[in-house]
Amino acid sequence: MRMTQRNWRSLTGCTAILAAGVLLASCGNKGGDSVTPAGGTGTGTGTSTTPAAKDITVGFSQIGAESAWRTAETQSIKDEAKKRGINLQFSDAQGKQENQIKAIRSFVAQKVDVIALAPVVSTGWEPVLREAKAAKIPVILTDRSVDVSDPSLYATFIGSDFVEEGRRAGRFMAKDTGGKATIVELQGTPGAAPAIDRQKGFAEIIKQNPGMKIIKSQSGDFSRSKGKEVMESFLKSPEGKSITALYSHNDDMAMGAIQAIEESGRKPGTDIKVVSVDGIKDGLQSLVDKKNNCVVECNPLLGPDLFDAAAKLKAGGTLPKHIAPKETVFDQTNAKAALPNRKY
Ligand code: GYE
Repeated sequence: MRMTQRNWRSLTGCTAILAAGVLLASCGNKGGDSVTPAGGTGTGTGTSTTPAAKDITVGFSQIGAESAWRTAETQSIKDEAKKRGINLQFSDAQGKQENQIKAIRSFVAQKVDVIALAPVVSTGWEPVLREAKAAKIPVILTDRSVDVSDPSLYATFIGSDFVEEGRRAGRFMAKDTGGKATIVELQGTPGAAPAIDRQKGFAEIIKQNPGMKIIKSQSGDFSRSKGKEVMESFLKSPEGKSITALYSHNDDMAMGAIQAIEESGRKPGTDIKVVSVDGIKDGLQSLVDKKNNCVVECNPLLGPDLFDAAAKLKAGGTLPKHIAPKETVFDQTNAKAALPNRKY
């Protein structure tokens, strides 16, 4: 089987199209609950030179389950693998980079066809990515990017432009507050690409508005409980009463913070304006309830793009270095209409 895979890698783009056709033909299988491994249900209609989905093995190192966004991403990837009959090896790192490094090493030892990695932090990946490269196993970064000096260490990054998300959040807040706000910021996991970039993009806009200032900025680790805890400490601090706006790097932390604001006797969405990122159902509902003012969307449904990319790589094709999902911005005027069709 390994021999055949090597042959595929050297095939022409023409065969890549044929292979994609085979994959499409196998898409009719019913999706379902999550299992590891997920595959084995492909139609088997491929010839000896084209990779049927059931012959693709993808090892996916997931960060954990810190947010509703991440749970939705995991589900999208497991469902899509099952639908296409892809053999998915799923590994949950429980928020630890060392576990992700171990998982990648085990995927290399298993000789999977493609490794998918959602990196918890952006640095420290070069040695293990070099091991994957030496074993000729392409790596797809899902949802978070890495900081490496050699871009050939990964095939593509499938995920959002987090700096732009931060800018969108900043632009909305500037407009909504008339350029006057005393802001507190709940940051994501320290060292994570979305935490670094969402801070950067937001700060860039705030700097252009002399009436706006960020008085406190602290990590809530992308989780609801930490978001609540940190917001409580912001509110209890000597400057607590002066806070007029909250920027949260994700909806989960905002949900916790909204609770903290209410418990302190102030009104989220009115006394303290709220802007968050993601677009989970609870985030949109908080807009409908007028407890939140803006949710910048970040799409977690990356399963289809991930396996399209994996199939292309297996067929020897090349990919753009960045594949970005389509995203929008929700506020109190358009959230209600989006809710009934929201999948996560
Ligand atoms: O915004 C957050 C999560 O990496 C883009 O991680 C993702 C972020 C997402 O836990 O909710």
